[in-house]
Amino acid sequence: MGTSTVESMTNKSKVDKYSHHDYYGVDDLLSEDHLLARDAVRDWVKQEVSPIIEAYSEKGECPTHLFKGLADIGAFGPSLPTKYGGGGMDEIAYGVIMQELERGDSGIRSMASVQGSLVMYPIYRYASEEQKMKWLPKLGSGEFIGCFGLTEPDHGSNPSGMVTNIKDDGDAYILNGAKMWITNSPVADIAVVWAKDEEGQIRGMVVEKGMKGFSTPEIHGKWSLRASITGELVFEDVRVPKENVFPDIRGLKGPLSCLSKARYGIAWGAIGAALDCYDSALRYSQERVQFGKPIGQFQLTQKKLAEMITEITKAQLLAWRLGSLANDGKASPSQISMAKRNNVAMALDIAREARQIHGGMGITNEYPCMRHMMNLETVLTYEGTHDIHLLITGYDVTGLNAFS
Ligand code: TGC
Ligand code: FAD
Repeated sequence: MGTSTVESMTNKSKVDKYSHHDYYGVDDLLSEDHLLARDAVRDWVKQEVSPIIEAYSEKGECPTHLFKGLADIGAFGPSLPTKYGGGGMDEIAYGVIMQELERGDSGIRSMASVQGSLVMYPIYRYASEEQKMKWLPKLGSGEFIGCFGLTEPDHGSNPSGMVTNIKDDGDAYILNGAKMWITNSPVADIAVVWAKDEEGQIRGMVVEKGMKGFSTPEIHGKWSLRASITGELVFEDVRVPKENVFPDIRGLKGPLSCLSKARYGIAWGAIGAALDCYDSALRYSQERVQFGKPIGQFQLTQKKLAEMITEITKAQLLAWRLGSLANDGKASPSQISMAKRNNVAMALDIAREARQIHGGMGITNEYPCMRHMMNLETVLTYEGTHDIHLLITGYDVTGLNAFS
């Protein structure tokens, strides 16, 4: 991937002026370890992401050199055991790390959530000990990059309809089909792939780069998540050794359990994007003068800012409570779904309002709001669309399943 043009466009002297916003003292609910993790990732984002992200986004290129740095700051699998390449921290630490990464850019958080929650987590949860030791340390250190293949061209919201399949062939399975919209696929060393066996059961497996018949074409033309690389996974009679197939998991609950882990991270991550937009809008409202006054003095601007910090505060409390439940092993998939939906929609609304406060300047790359807004359109859609999450809550509260 050529990055030289982008690198020449980056402005290392651009200062990230982000300051801390904690209206309800949520920091008091965090431990010293949580605060240390958060501040370390915040510093890393200020140094490594903020100076370059507008240029990479504009160019539509993924800053792949950041994979190593993400590994070094412990962003891959923060709550997985250290023995398996994770950070050995709790679920709230994982959450605050995702928040800080997405404060930088949703695409950077995606790089980390796919690697940690959608590649390392299924291997940790469903692979044999031998499979774990083969892949997890290399994924945790960033030596290997992974991707997660569930969505297909004709099966997005309804993955149970997938047609990608495996057929028994002695010591291997023959894999055929295609996956679509796969974050990191063109740069991945391995792909965690979900496919149906001859009994129609969904199985999980690791497909390795270089296997004959396996290709990963890049998807171009995205107006959203432009600093994240997205592609397909195409399988044409790929021979996947049986030793690459997860032994004990059958059915849709395999991939869906991984989604719960990643959706949890997004519920926190979206707060970061919202905070960045709010922070920029607040500062702009104090500096920009119209009609002889800072625009922050106008009641309509204050209404916007007051509503933004209120919604951010509610989202922070929702995420913190979800994190406490997750630490006790009590966060249900429906509770995670609610937080993902609410917090992403909240962030998208705030990005739009913040963009308005910046007036014309809001559409430029001088300010982060438009980039966050465009990114959040993807975040609203992936890991289950906003409407699918409404239906998950609807099912949970009524007991009536809209999907069947
Ligand atoms: P349903 O019958 O409800 O469930 C099948 C089995 O799965 C269990 N289950 C879950 N388990 C763990 N976590 C969850 N979140 C779970 N949701 C369901 C369920 O209990 C059942 O278990 P069992 O033992 O009875 O078999 O399945 P359904 O076919 O009716 O589908 C339900 C629906 C629509 C909610 C589900 O298919 C869904 O969530 N669809 C959305 C698809 C989606 O989110 N795709 C995401 C693809 S990956 C991605 O976007 C990565 S973006 C990465 C990045 O860049 O950050
Ligand atoms: P569809 O399922 O076709 O939905 C279209 C519209 O119909 C949506 O508004 C949806 O809410 C609505 N709809 C569908 N069913 C219903 C219903 N029953 N009731 C009401 N409304 C309904 N997938 C992966 O597997 N791995 C990845 O790494 C990954 N990364 C992604 C990265 C990007 C940039 C994007 C855009 C997507 C990514 N995805 C990934 C795929 C993502 O999860 C899907 O796009 C998402 O699940 C929606 O599927 P779809 O795009 O096919 O939309």
